[in-house]
Amino acid sequence: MPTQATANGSPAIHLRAVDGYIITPDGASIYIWGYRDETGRAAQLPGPTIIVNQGDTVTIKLTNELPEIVSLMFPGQNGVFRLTNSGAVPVGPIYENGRLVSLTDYAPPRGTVIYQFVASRPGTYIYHSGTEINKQVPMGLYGAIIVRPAGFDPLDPATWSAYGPETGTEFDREYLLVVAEIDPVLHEAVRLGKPYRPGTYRPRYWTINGRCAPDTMLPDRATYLPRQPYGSMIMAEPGERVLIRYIGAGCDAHPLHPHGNHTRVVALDGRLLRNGTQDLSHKHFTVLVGPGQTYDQIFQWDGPVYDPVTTPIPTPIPNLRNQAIGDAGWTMWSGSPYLGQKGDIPIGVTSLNVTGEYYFMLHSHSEPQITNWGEFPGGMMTMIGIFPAGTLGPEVGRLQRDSRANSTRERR
Ligand SMILES: [Cu+2]
Repeated sequence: MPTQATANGSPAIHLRAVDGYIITPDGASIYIWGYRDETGRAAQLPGPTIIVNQGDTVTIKLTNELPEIVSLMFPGQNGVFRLTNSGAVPVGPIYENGRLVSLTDYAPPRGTVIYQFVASRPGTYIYHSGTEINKQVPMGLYGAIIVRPAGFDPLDPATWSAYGPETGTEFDREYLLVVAEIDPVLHEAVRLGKPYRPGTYRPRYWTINGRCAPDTMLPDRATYLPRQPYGSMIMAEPGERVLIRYIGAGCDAHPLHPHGNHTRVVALDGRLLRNGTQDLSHKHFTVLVGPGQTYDQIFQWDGPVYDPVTTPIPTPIPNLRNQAIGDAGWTMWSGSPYLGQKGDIPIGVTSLNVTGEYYFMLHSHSEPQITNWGEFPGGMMTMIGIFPAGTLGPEVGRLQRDSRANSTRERR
């Protein structure tokens, strides 16, 4: 069934809860549950990113193709209803035979449920299953909702902000990082139809947008990661305001931090950090992203841009063999410490960055989380690339509506 617009033209989204597999860099294939849009048969991780406008009436139909009841929760959205033949009824916890079976209205196996809410406030939000959440959410039933502030026009960069004009949330490029962790033993138990025992939860993989490093740095919709469509490589030019949205979708807290500069936290859980005219935003080295939390931050690389002739770096530059050079194929190095310059690279190093850009890590500061089942490097790690001015196209760092999940109301 194609995605249909509702009568008022607001977004109608169809998600299906299905199973599938993801791939990790160490060659593992992990069984997951996840949300999917109309186009594919298997689950994706995370679910499709839903982007709507402030004031939209958002209608989401959930079709359940899993063997147990499944639902959707929308933390931070006010007034969520279920549409029935006789009208809209508020959703709420579901008890059967005196037992809580779901935190919200659900779809039975092979059944559907339709939710509706008004996206009244701009910001970054999570959606996830509200049923058996200590099993279904870590299995992969989660995704992101972004509500654009009133007046946002994707074609007019002057209108780009997370929370509206004059909120200190204006940005030039934006990135979304949904973080979580996976215990592959429990996932395998579910695949085999065995019980999922949360008490034995022991994650071995840590993911950003469903991928483990170094896959995190691969492009969006890389064909060899068909169920993990979203990359998390951050790219910007000096001085640009980069909006980085974090969402904690796991069971554990993840201390995330970028190198190069601190981030300024401008909003928490979809709420602007401002009290009247008082700006409550604050700079952080590390942001501890807890389960279900969202953080909006502005990252701005404001390091000095040295030039080898007019403003040389004021300290001796180490000779080549004393510079930090990684294994062959791993070095993001141009052969020169000057932004935009390129020089020699050591014998045996095969990688050379393209424009003489700088790279900084962005990673979990809990070091076991930057491994893939014990192997470093991996896990919850990506890079921030600072590119020479004028070298990044306008398409870099644009969060597009996922046209397959949001086909009805693309603004043109
Ligand atoms: Cu670090």
